[in-house]
Amino acid sequence: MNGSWRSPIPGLILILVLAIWPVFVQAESAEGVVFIDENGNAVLDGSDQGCANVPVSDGVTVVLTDEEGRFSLPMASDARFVFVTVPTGTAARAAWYLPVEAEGAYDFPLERAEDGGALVFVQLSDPHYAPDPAEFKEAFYDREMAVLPAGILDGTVGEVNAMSPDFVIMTGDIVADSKRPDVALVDKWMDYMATEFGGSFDAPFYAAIGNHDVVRDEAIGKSVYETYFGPTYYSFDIKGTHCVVLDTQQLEGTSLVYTIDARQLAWLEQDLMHVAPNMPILVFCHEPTPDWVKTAENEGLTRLLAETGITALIDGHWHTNAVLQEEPFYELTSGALCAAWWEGPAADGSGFGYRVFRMQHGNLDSIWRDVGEEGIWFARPREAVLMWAERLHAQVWGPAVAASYRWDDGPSVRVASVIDNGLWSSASANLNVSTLSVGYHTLTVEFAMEDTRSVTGVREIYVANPSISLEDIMAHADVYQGRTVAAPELVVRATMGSDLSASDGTKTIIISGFPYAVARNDLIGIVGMYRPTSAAPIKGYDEVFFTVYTE
Ligand SMILES: [Ca+2]
Repeated sequence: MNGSWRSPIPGLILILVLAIWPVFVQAESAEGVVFIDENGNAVLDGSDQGCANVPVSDGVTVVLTDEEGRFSLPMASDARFVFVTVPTGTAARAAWYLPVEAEGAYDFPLERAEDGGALVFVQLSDPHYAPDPAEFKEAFYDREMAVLPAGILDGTVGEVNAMSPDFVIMTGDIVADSKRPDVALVDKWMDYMATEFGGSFDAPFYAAIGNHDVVRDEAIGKSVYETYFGPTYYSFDIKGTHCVVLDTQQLEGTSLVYTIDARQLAWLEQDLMHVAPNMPILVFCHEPTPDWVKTAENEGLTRLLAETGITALIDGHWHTNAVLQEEPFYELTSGALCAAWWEGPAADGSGFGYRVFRMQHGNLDSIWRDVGEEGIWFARPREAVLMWAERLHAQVWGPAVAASYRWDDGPSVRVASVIDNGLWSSASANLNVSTLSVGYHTLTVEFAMEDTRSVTGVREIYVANPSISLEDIMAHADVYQGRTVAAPELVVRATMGSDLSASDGTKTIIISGFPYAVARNDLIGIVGMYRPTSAAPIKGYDEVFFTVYTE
C-alpha cells in the first residue's frame, strides 16, 4: 500500500494552513504508557499493570505497546491526536485520545470492564441537533422545520441508560448543518451534543463524523467536530469485538466528497492487521456504500472490508432502515433520531428513534425503537407487495411469552417461534399468502407480554399472488431456486426419512428437508429442489432451495 497522502487542499492554502497549524514545533515521536490504573489516580504506580500489545496511533502509524505497556510512536508532522485502541475487557478511565501537544506525555489509564456475554450497543444516527426552529431555519433557510419534539433527547437518554448497553455510538450528522451557519453556532451545537447529551449516557459514547458536521471552509473543516469528539477515525475493542469508526467526508474546496483518503486506508490496513483471528469486526461510518464516491481509496476500502470478512458495516445518512447488501459484506443503514428532519416519520415509517444491537457468538441482531413508543417493529416483511410466501419477523421491546398473527378478520395463528433475548422478543413465522385473494390485506401481529400487556402491530399489504405450475418450475428450475412459490395441484407422493417426493400427477419433485405446517387449512410448506428422480444428486445444489406450498 502506498502510504503517501494526497492532500485535498490546494497548495497555497495548504502552505498557509500548515504555517499556522500546528502553532508549535511538534516532537518527532510520542512516548507513553497504556496501563490498568488499579488505584484510579491516573498515574502508573502501585499495583498498576501495563497493557501489552495495545495499538496506539497518530492516524498514520500504528504501533503496539511493549510488555510493560510502553510505546514510542513516530509522529506525522500534522498529527492532531494520539489515540489508543481500548482493549477488550477494559475501558478508558479518561479519554481514549489525547490532542498532540509540544511537551505531551501520552499516558492512557484504563480500568477493568466486563468482558463476557452478549455485546449490546445503541446506534443513534442523524440527530441534526439545533435547539430551536430559528436556528434550524438558519441552517436550512429553504426548509420549514417543526420544533424537535420535547423530550426526544431526554427520552433517548433515559431509555438507553435503562438498558445498560456496553457503548453508544452516534453515526454522524450530529448537528443541524455546518454548511452555512457561523462557527460559533456550530460550536455551541457540538458542545451540547458531546457534553450535555453525550455526557448523559452511562456507557462509553462514540461518534462518527457526518456530512453535516463539516464546516465548508477548509481553514475550519472538521476542527469543530474534533474539538469535541476527537479523531474522526479510530478503533476500539469491546467484549471480544473489534469496532472501527471511519471518516467518509473529504472536503475539497467547499464540496464534500464521500470517501476515505489514502492516509485513512493505510491506517485501517495497519489497524486490521492487529485484530486477533476470528474476532468479529463491526465498522461504522455515516454514508451508506451506494453514496460512496468511486475513488481508488473507496475501492481499496471495499476490497479490504470484504477480504477481512467483517461482520457488518453499520451506517446512517438516509434516515431510513434497510439492509443494503449481504455481499461482499453485510450492510445495515438505520433511521434517524430526528426522523425525517423533524418533519415527521421517515420514508420507512420509522419515527424519532434509534437502533439497539445485540451480538453474541458473532451473530448480530438488532431492533429499531421509536423513542417513547411501545410498538411492534416489522423487520419482515418490509415489502408492500407480497406474493407466494414471505417470512414474518416481528419484534417487540421487552419479554414476550407468546405471539400470534392473523390476516384481516381471520383466525389467529399462534407463532411457534418466539425468542426473548433479554432485551427484546422476536416472533418468526412463514406467511403463506397463496390462499389470499389478490388485493389489500391487513396483517395483525399480537405479542402477549410477560407483564400481561398485549402489544399489537398492524401492516396493510398488497397480495399479488400468482401461482406457478410444477411443469413451469421444472422447465425453468434455475429461475425458482431459492424462491418461494405457490404451485397449484401439487400432491405429496411419498416421504422417506426427512426427504419427500411430490408430484402434479405428471412429474416429480424431490424435497429435501422436513415438511412443516405453515398455515390454516392444513397447508404444507416444503423446502426443496427440483431434480429428475432418476438423476444422481447434483453437487452443491443441496444448499439451494425453493419452497413450494401445497395442499
Ligand atoms: Ca495508578
